This record gives sequence, structure tokens and C-alpha cells, in this order.
Amino acid sequence: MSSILFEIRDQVAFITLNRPEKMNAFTREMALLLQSKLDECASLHEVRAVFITGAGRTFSAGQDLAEVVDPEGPGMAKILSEHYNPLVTRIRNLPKPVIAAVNGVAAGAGANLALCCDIVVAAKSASFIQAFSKIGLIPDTGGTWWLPRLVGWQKAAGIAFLGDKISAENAEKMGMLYAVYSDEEFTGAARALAAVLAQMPTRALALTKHALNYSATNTLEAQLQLEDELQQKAAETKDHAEGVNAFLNKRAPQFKGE
Ligand code: LHQ
Repeated sequence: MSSILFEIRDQVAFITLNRPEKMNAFTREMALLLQSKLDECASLHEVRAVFITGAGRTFSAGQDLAEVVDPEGPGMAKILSEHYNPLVTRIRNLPKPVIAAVNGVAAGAGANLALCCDIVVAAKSASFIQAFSKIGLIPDTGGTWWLPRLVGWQKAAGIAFLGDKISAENAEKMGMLYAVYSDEEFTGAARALAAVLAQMPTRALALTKHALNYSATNTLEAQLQLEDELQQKAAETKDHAEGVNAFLNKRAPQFKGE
């Protein structure tokens, strides 16, 4: 069975991290396969939203620690530069909405991969652990970048230093998540959200994502200039014309992602 399951349905690419017996911990093989699936999502016109979840009872336990100590393994030097950093940049640069559907524990690099997605939703029983300090490491996979931006400096420092388990409900209160659903509703609600996003004006969402990416480092003046440039591009899309036409004719828009 492949460590990454991939299926396209109704213009949503469903990606499942699939090593449930090892809590979906990442090996090199799995990280490289996920990279290639994200590339496929970027290039296929029929994919208009990406949905990432975990098989079994966890989202992902982060790096497979057995691989770290394996003399035949990739070694520390490659794990960030060849596995996780390219995953984060792929997700951030993918011109389509990426949803992390956190079904259970998300620990270490698994937690931070979820946090770098555009919209993070979680089951009530899910949790987030910055497990790094427990093994003498620092939060990687963008953790030191996302955490202070999502939850503020104080909470970020506490969560990163202590490595304690944050429940989905607390994570949502702190601003780490878009929504928490009951365990019973979770799969249906998370997939419904992806289905809605896949029917939206995909190019406008991609331009919004681009603007949000730059907002983290731009000055207000630079961001206003960027919004101006990107809005010109959005205004040229067929979906913009369709949206305005549908509004004026009091009908539902039919966006095609063009
Ligand atoms: C695992 C793992 C795992 C291997 C569970 N590896 N087997 C970057 C730079 C370079 C090096 C290091 O890493 C990184 C990035 C990182 O991600 S660092 C952080 C790595 N992750 C962790 O430290 C988390 C370790 N796992 C846990 O704390 C727990 O397993 C969690 C809280 C995820 C789940 O706990 P439980 O529900 O109690 O399950 P369990 O601990 O019994 O695990 C079940 C099995 O999964 C078990 O295998 P076994 O053969 O005994 O049944 C675990 O050994 C295995 N597993 N995480 N990361």
C-alpha cells in the first residue's frame, strides 16, 4: 500500500497520509511522494482544491524517528532541505486552496505541515503537539514562522518550549484553526468545505493566497501596490465576468476556475 493515497473527485484532490501503523510518520519516500503529488495538483487544471488528511487515528506524528537514526537513512542534512522545506514552499506556492483536515494527533513536522495549509480544520478529538523540544530539537517545517503569526508571541513560545498537547478546541480559540467539528461531523463537514472551495473562482483564490503570502513581510504601501496589481489580474478572469453577470441577473454563478 502506498504511503500517500491520491484521488481526484469532483475537482478536489484528496491526499491521505497513509502509514497508519506508524501514526503516518514521514519517511523520505513518503515526503518525496507527497511533493510529487502536490506538483500534480498544481499542474492539473481539473484540480481546484487540495484536501490533506491522515489515515487511521492520527494526522501525522511528523518525522519517522527510526529513519533519523538509521545509518542508511537520509541523515539530518537532507531531512529539512529535501523533505519538509520543499513541502512547505509547494503548499504555499500552489495556486489553489489547500485544506488540512486534521483527523487526530498532528505532531512535530506533521503539526507544522498542517499549519502551513490555507485552511486548517480539525476533529474535536484531534490535537497539536510541537513535539520537537521533547527530543532536543527546534520547531521546523515553518513552525517558528507560523506559530507567532497565528497565536501571538507568548503562546508561540509556550507551545514551542513546552511541547505540550494542545486540544483542537484550544487551538481554535488561539487562532491556529479555521474550524473544529464534532468527530461525527468531521469527515463530511471537511469534505463539504473542500467541495465549496473547488467551485469558487480558483484564480481569484490563487491571487488572494499570493497576496496573503506577501502580507507577512510587506509594508502597507507595498501591499496596497500588490493588491492593485493582483486585482487587475482578477478583473481579467472569466470568473469575475461570470460573478458580476450572475449578480446582476439574480442567478447563482457558475465559476469554472478560468
Ligand atoms: C512513530 C512515530 C515517529 C516513528 C509514532 N516515528 N514511529 C526534523 C529534523 C530531523 C529529525 C527529526 O525530525 C524532524 C521533524 C519532526 O517531526 S521532529 C518530531 C518527531 N515526532 C515526534 O517526536 C512525535 C513522536 N510520537 C509521539 O509522540 C506519539 O507517538 C504520538 C503522540 C504521535 C501518538 O501517541 P500514541 O497514540 O500513544 O501512539 P504510540 O506512541 O503508541 O505510537 C504508535 C506507533 O507509532 C508506535 O509504533 P509500535 O511499532 O511501537 O506500535 C510508535 O513507535 C510509532 N510512532 N510516532 N515520529
